[in-house]
Amino acid sequence: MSEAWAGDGKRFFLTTPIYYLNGQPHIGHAYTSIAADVLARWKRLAGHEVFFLTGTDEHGQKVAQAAAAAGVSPQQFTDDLAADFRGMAEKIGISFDDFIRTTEARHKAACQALWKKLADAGQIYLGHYEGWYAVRDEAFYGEDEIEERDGKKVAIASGAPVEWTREPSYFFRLSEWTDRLLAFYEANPDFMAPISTQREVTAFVRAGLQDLSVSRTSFTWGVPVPGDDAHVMYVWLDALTNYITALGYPDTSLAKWDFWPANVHMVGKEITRFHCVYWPAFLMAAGLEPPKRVYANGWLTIEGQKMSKSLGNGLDPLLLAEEFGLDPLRYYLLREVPFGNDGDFSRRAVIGRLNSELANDLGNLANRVLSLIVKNCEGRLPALTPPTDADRALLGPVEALPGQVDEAISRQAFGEALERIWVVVRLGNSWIDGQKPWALRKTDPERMAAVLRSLHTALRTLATVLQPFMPGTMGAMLDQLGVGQGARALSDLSAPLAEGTELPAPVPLFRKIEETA
Ligand code: ME8
Repeated sequence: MSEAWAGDGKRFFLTTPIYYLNGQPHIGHAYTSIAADVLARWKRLAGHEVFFLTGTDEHGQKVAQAAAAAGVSPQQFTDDLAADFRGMAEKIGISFDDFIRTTEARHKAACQALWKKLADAGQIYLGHYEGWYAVRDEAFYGEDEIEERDGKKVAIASGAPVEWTREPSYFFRLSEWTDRLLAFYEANPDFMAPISTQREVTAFVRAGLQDLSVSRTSFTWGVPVPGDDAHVMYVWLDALTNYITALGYPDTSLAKWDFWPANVHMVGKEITRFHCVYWPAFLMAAGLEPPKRVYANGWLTIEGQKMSKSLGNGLDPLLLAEEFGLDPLRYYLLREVPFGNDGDFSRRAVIGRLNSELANDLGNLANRVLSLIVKNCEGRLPALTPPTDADRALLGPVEALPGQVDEAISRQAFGEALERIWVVVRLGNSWIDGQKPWALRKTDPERMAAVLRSLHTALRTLATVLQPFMPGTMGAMLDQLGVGQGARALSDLSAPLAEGTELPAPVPLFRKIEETA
């Protein structure tokens, strides 16, 4: 790809959101993290030096209240939950290079350094915040966002009781950034995706920005404002800074700092305003480059309802991985819904795709080819021979595949990448049926060997490009194909395996699941 955000330079920095520690991780968090993981693994496979960051967002009044309700200190509470989030990330195969927690000393130091930079640049001033405040939502509401219910004023959106509150607050001069942000969006059309995000955010900024309250005095569970201990930093200024903390900020002389600006921040669509408006404004105000791209995924719903910690209806990714297998779950999440759109999670659909696309289309193809090689070629890889027209009909699309997948993944079009791959899987199936290598054993053993070798080449390419989506199963498939650990990158596809490579007896890659009503 030619776009700079796609990582033409060899360094590639990508991030997930850092998740709030006010409940257990659910499949919604796993969704964004798995998508980011596929991108990270793909870039590594393509030879980039990748830095993949994830972690937890641990400050704020809600976390403090959840800790109080649990009868433990906020530190204890966040230590326990952060371990759960980290454990989940590891168990669902998230190949992060760093796991950041906002309660770490390195992060507090980075936040305070960024604050000082903003203050020194005259971008922060002390004022008063006045408005209708809902403790439950940790948010101020405008006159038009509240109403009276049963004689009490509540926030229309959440129903949370509000109180007129006036507290001293530091402000960031966001209002000064309206035009510069619009100019930045215009000069960098790839900065926001998908298009719905681009439209929404641009319209919001065009309407004009107001200065942003960036400190609180009503609670203490946060990063203290430098020089004014009565204030803690607004949780979003704290949270967004994690992306540069991990690269060693404020020490920009470290080698890691070369990963800035981030190539892609992967986020959910409800937090685009923070990432596409506040974050680039903070960075530019501090004299730092904004990220190259923010990609917003849609919401996963269960029977039409958004999963969330506060609704308590989140599905546990570990239980789902146990039920279906981790790789089929990862595959399903990126295959079922065009990335960027909302989509519903359905057990029936997971099972349908597992049985037909994974077990039948891909698993059986691999098993048929490898069984024939074991049976008819003494388990040794047949020699490469000059391709016939028939071979080319298979090998042409096979050779084009890595480039097509790269193009789609670099736009975060994960579903499209899988669709491209399945075009070749289906071609492999129709091709083997047309070539009938099992019938050639007696009539033309040389052609049989050539046909099996072409199919082996196709399977090797398929398993190689599918590794980021299904790392465990595709590792096993490459083992069965006789591809060594050191020969599994995209660039290795141009070096054919040696004739006579010994192949083990194949075992099925996927386990079908009975569909229950
Ligand atoms: O917002 N469907 O944390 P959070 C799809 N701490 N994605 C979902 C989802 C769903 N149903 N539910 C959650 C925060 N997500 C802040 C972020 S970043 C500097 C700070 C994913 O725990 C999605 O990526 O509420 C969403 O943006 C994120 O989890 C929100 O996690």
